Amino acid sequence: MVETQAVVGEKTGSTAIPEFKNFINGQWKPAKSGRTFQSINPANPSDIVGIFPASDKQDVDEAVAVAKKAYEEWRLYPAPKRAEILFRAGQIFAERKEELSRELTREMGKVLAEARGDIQEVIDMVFYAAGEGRRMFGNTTPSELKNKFAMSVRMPIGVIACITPWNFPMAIPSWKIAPALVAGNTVIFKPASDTPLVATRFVEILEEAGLPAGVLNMVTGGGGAVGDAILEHPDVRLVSFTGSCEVGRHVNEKCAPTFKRVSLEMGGKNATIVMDDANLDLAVDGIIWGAFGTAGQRCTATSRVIVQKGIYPKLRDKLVEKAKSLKLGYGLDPGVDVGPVINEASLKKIEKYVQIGQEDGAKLICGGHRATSAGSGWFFEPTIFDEVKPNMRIAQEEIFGPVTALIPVSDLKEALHVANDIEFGLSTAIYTKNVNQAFEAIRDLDAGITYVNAPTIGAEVHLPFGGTKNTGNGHREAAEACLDIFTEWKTVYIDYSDKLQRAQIDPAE
Ligand code: UN1
Repeated sequence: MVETQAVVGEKTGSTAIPEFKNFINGQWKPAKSGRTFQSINPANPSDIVGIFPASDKQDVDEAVAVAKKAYEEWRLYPAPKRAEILFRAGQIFAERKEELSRELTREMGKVLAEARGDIQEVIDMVFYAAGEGRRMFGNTTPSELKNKFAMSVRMPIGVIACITPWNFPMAIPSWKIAPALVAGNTVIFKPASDTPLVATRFVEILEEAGLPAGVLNMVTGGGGAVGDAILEHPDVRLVSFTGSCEVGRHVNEKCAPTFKRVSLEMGGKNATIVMDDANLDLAVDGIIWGAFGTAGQRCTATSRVIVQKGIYPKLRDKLVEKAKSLKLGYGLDPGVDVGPVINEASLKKIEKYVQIGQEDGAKLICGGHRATSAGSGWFFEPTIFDEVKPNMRIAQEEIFGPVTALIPVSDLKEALHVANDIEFGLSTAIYTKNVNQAFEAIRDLDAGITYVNAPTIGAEVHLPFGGTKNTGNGHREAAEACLDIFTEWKTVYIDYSDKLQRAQIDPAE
């Protein structure tokens, strides 16, 4: 985030840079302080995408007050009617898929085909969540007492906050905001400061679909000024966060004093296991896509490849050959396979890890450098380390860039041990034709997601998404689990016996 003083109509060449606003109570308005920041194209930093409010506590306080007020009505608006607004929004997302995808590539950097995937994930999620408007099932169950009825129903929670990352700048907000809204909550949305334009488009579409004022409010700005004000606010009842473990820990701690519910979706160090009997070319394709798609900037990215020794040399050589053939460049240019990483700090972090890998004794066999030939942006070569030891830092810590580590092992037992011997547990994959090995891996890989003969990336919205260990705090997003975070159970007993009946005490008569 590049913070600037308030500038309206600033010029690059002859084109005025558009200025965008916060969305509070159905109105677009600047930060109360008047401060702004710029969002820039990571493939070409001289291309300024827009100017956005650098908000602070005053803006958050206003947004939360408005959301609290709007909740009184929104929670009573029937869920199937709330869903109708989401269905309309889903249609608008589908109609505008192409223009939204292009803007997403410009602001975030992923190549156009992947940007289209990001928007498709929004369409899928919004329709899926809208479907919950006519489900949202509770349970009925017999009471232990005569003439007594028992049931449980889902209730909304209140004002909830969604704090989202830049790597899936539209899909991840949709995983959170669509189910939160259909369940009857009102929302404060704080998007990543690297992708506020995509977030603005998301909110504009929900506004256009007919969401009442105050139900969804967006406040842009930094984690310190906006994020902390949200985390400390007593009227925010739940925070749903996706991002790094470091920030997730901060979110968790900050939410503790006010007993907020917290749903955290954090890091990964996702392993693909390749057994000797695997389809070699399929494994190569899956690893290249998993490791270098989105320039490795997915929490599901294949950052470790655990390979049985018999297939190791062939797999390594083919991976290097393929990785070297990937074309880096601006994601809107045809034929480009890999876009830039998100910003300078990210590039520096990746460079640092490449250095650490070499110092720790891993062999750099592909890439490892900033790719200046791809353009003025933050391009980094697809990078592969050979002969990596499982305990090296490049095999333990999340790099969030196009870097993967090849780790040789003797058998499945060792492969599973290495795969599990990390602090994270998001996605995993195994390539094998042996059904016994596949099922053993499904049972023993300690992760929220396991793929068989497919890459570690590519989760679908109607299946639960999330991880074990330090990847999260026990929640899942999307699928039927999407309502679990955003609702509370209310248990209802209705006694129609006209007399006092005491559970656990009175005998049935
Ligand atoms: C993420 O990187 O935070 O499974 C989400 C996938 C995508 C979502 C990734 N559908 O790779």
